[in-house]
Amino acid sequence: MEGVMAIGKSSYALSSSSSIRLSLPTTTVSATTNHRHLAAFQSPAHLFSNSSLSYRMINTTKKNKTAHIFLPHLIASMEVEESYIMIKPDGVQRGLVGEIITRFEKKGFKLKGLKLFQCPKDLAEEHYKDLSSKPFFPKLIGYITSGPVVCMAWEGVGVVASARKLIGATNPLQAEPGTIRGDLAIQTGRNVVHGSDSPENGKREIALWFKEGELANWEPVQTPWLIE
Ligand code: DAT
Ligand code: MG
Repeated sequence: MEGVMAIGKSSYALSSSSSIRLSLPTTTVSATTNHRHLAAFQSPAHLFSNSSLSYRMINTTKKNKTAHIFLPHLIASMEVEESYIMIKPDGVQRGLVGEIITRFEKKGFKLKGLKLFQCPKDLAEEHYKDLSSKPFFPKLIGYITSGPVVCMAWEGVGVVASARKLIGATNPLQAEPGTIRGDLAIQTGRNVVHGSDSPENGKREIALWFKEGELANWEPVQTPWLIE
């Protein structure tokens, strides 16, 4: 099942510069706020994407007007999927392993694979190959290989999109409180956790990081209490 969420640009209520007028009984107060200089309060435009890769565009007002799609733009599907979740070296070094695993366990997803692993450079490069042309790529590879990571395979209906929501935005300062990155990190280059961005990449990444025999097929006893 494909979910679509589109919000027309014109319907978005917030802007990076806004004026507020407060009328009081005896006086009128005007306040103008400009958030442009605050990295944590950038224009909400970063939450929207023109990407048509995953979603059909919906034109609500006039033809050819580009719809802006809310990120994280994966809407939970009704399919059983697998997601590769990895606690990055900073999450391990900071003692956040239990906290991060707990969030996925509590949500109700099924853990199928789990290991502490020192990632070799070639595996990190393969995992992040789509980003190989980015200027930050060498630093990213250095970071991911700088210490052990915790590799996890999680299974469940809609787990890919749901895990991305639990993880939060790439930049932890833009990640919502309540998400892993929103609660536990402050910088993109130290954002503590990875999550697959599509069901296809979930399968690809689990096959990349786990060998045959490292994944368990099992049925949690709580399943009937999670799924009717
Ligand atoms: P995500 O991890 O949210 O899927 P991504 O796939 O775009 O984000 O990038 C992978 C990782 O690369 C990200 O977790 C941290 C790093 N990264 C991304 N953009 C970066 C940037 N502008 N500067 C430094 N590191 C960045
Ligand atoms: Mg990614």
